[in-house]
Amino acid sequence: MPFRKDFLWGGATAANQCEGGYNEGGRGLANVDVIPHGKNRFSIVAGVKKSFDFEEGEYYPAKQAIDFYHHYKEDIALFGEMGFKTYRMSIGWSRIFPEGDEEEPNEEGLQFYENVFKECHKYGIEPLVTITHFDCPMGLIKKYGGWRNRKLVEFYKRLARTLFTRYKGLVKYWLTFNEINMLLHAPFMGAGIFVEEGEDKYEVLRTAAHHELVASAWATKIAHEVDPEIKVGCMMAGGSQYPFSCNPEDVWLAKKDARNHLFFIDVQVRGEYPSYLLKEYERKGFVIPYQDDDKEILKNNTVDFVSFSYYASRVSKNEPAEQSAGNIFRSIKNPYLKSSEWGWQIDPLGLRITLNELYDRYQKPLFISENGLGAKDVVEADGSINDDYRIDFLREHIKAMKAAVEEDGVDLFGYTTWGPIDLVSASTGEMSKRYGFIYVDKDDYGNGTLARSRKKSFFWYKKVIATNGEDLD
Ligand code: BGP
Repeated sequence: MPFRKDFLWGGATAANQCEGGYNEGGRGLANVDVIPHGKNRFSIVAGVKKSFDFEEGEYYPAKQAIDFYHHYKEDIALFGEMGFKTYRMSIGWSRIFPEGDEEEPNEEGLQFYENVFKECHKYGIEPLVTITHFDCPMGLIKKYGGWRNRKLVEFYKRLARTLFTRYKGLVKYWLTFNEINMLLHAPFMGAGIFVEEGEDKYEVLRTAAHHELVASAWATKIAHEVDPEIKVGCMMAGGSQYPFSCNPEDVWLAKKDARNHLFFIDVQVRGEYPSYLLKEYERKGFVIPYQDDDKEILKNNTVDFVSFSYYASRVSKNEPAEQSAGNIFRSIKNPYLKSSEWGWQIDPLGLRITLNELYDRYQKPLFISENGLGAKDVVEADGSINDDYRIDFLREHIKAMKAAVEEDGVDLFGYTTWGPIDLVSASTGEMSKRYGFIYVDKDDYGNGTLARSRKKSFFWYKKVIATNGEDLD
């Protein structure tokens, strides 16, 4: 049997993409609330266009999302029915600290997540919780400028300590930041940063990166102090970087591009900045804003495991070429691969390659925290949804991960598909880009009953879990 007996099969969501209830239970406003659907979304996400509040004429999908806030019991029951061993979800920071800088947490927010975790345990589902998945209270953005400000480390530490203490015994697995490398590419969504005119973007983002890395190490330290049983992981937007050709220039560029993502994980796993990055910073004249005992904190509090999202591999070419779409990152189009309806390239073998690369590099247990296909679904007259394309996609990726475990000896302990229930797309804000095993009746403009129904893939994944990945037909 390739997968370990206690392999953590499940699905992953993020607070801002499913919860809704944006102004309920004492929750404060967050960056993710003020990112609209439509043409302005990308420039806001990227920190190029400023959006610090709601604007007339825009539609904000996170306000209600799929209303998990009120439907969590029903949704978790469906996860239970599929046999989930784990449910990866995230905390809405502004539900716990509405402005971000309060001394005391908001009890109603804490209670909400306690209820959610208890509900999971009813079905034998182990929650795996991301402390922040693309969200930052607007209070911290308006008053402090988001993660460019060192004070965020202290506020995040307070959040982490509050969570670990309150949920001791309820949550064993934590991730510190979702797709930490995303902050370089989507600074407003990833780190609450709008780059002001005249600012040195490189310096701002690299400073923010240092702050998040230090905050992540602190969270790991606090978690282990509160409960030595807790396992803390990092999380990167993964995907191997292929050279377009065997031209050494392409190969070298692919290596450099890969390092631009991997350096975060290098620090989180090894506890120090890699030499290639120190040299880059020297050349750029960027001085890492070390404070107090940062170096020691980084060194002594490395992660217990490495997690990553995988949607596709990426390609580097030393000269201009046709681009393909992808989750925020641009990549050169790979002529050997097919694409999804949204232009994301499909590369199951790339998952095996990525698993091997990460295991070779870090020798830490791995966890695939996101993988899935965003596709349009058709509801038939009888209400059924025959999403064979989704089943095919997942089957091929599970086969690849099976090979990585069985034939290559990669230590993989879990897999959560992205969006086990349809939710709002992070890159486009659409509902029609569906990933779920569970359909949610809602369209891109907020119309629909929010009713949940089981797709064909629901029954397929249930069988996959029941057979621990043996039966993929
Ligand atoms: C990852 C994010 C998720 C999720 C996923 C799918 O980058 O961590 O939040 O949204 O991508 O992307 P999208 O929703 O844009 O299809």
